[in-house]
Amino acid sequence: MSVPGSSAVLRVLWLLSVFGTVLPLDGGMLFPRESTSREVKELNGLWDFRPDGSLNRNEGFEKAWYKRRLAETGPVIEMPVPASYNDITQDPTLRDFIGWVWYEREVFVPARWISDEGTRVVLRVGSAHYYSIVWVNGEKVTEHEGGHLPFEAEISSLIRRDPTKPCRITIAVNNTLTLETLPPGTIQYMNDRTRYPDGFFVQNIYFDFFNYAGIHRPVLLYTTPTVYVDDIISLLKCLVRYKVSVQGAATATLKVTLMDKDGHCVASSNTPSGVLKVVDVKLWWPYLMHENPGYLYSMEVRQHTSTYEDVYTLPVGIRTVNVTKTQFLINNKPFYFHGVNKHEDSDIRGKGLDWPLIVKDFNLIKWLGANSFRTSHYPYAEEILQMCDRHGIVVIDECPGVGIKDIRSFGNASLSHHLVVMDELVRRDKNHPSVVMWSVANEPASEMPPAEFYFKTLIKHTKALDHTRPVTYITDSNYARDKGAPFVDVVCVNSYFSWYHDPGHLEVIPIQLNAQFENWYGKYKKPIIQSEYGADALPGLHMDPPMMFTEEYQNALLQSYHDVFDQKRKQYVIGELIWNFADFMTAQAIHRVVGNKKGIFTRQRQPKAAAFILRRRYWRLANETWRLPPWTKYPCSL
Ligand code: BDP
Repeated sequence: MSVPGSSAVLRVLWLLSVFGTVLPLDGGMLFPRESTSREVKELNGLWDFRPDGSLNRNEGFEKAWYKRRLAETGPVIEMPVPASYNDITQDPTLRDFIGWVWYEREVFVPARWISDEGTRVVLRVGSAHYYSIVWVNGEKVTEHEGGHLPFEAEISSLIRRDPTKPCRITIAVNNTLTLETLPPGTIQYMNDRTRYPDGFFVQNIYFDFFNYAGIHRPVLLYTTPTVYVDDIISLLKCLVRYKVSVQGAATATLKVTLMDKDGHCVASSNTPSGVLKVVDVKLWWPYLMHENPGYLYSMEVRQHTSTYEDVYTLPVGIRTVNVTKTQFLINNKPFYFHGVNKHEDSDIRGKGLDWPLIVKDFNLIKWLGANSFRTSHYPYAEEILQMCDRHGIVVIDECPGVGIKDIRSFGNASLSHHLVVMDELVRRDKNHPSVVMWSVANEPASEMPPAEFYFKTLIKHTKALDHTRPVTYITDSNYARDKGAPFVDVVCVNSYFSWYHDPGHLEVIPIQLNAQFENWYGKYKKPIIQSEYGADALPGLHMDPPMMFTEEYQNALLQSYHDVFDQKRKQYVIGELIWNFADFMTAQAIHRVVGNKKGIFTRQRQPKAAAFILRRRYWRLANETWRLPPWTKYPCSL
């Protein structure tokens, strides 16, 4: 099976002088927004689709399926975009398919986009898992390694070649994981013909969620003028330090205007980089920390030459983030993370972006009184981060560095790909006020000797990309042998006492959890977040005294953890994130009954008993810490 170029090609150097470093990426990848100079056309809906079922999964390339309509080279089915393809049909081979699948859609491009040579047309894919190649009218326009992050290609000249024809977009996506992909995986061929059919192979993964695949986020065409605002960087501290880069002309006139919520100009400038000082600044505050959380200004960038004008408006929240030995400070006030870990996961659509689900999840997060979440274990959709900005939900932004367990995944090829992924992640998410910390990995084998160089390099690189945010990775290793902990700003620890260790023995939690905190703090003197803890519970399963997998056991386990958190949060524990917000799908395994059931909500977002325990706790924590006044709609009945 072929997976082209597992390490991404480093192209034009892209200068980020505000962050004081150089990013090896071309293009700023600003989120496509409509404006007076920009149009957006969504290509969501039904695409033609065919998995390449040939033994080597290479027939599509051998027969050049991209050269003609997909329906002309074989049978196709309808496939919704965005969505994972795995759970859409009744076919188990498609659910578990590994290799190339092919998507195709024909689209009419508005005539003006074609006739106006001053219009630049860009094709953008919000994310596709894992490796993607894109053709337009049979010509390759781009390829991209990695799910969860966007990629795009300018296609203006291509679509102008034959303006009468519709534009045919073909996207081939391959979900094969190797030891050098993020996350890593391996393909294992079973060659014993007395036990396995011809060509039988499995994909081994070292992470605990279903390896959903396909086009997961919206596909768009958007326009800009040929001279356009390529990137904006805003550094968010009581003033806005910014830098605008323009492509397509050596000189352009700029006007940068910062507007408050009512559209009043509060600061302006006409230089490509500088500082916007706001008098009586309204800071961006987290949910439940202020009566007006998530305050966003609008930074309008208007750029023009004698021929072209481009307008891009970026939402901007002004806040500071700092870490001390014992505290996490937002706007110089101690912030305690009482939140959740999530997954992008739901029935039928898998990891496909789904607005009803996103809005429901935000309503549940706010109902719970949670003020934060971690994007376990990969970057979530930009649309979700934009909601976090607006609602004041604080985010620990994690890259897909999950399941780095094999020593071969610490080699140079893995590390250079990991660095590129951090480049892409920081490029995409740098302007979100809700993002307060980067997480470069989850539970890597950080005790292995090469982990020291690997994490030192990775964390240093991430800090060079963005010196305004702390960096961490999530560990479950032994505090004394962890090789990366000296380099993180905040220690994030996952532990499953009385679940994976000493199963059924709730009585071990106080002693073991206490020791965990004392050991990590004693050695590193850094604030600690309990970044995961939890227990599986099958909704409706009851037993008292509690037994594992019942709702009572999940409750009792959480409460035991909470007793210890309540002592340690007075010292250096700065947060607790439950594993998990909702039940989610995993690979089939003897310890998983149709997925992981550690959710406090079911996969259909109905509460288990534990949701009410957490709700009471989170509102109490918010109330204690910030003495919530009546504006919060505090549920007094709790
Ligand atoms: C943790 C992993 C998480 C798993 C969880 C579990 O970080 O991805 O889903 O264990 O087993 O160690 O429930």
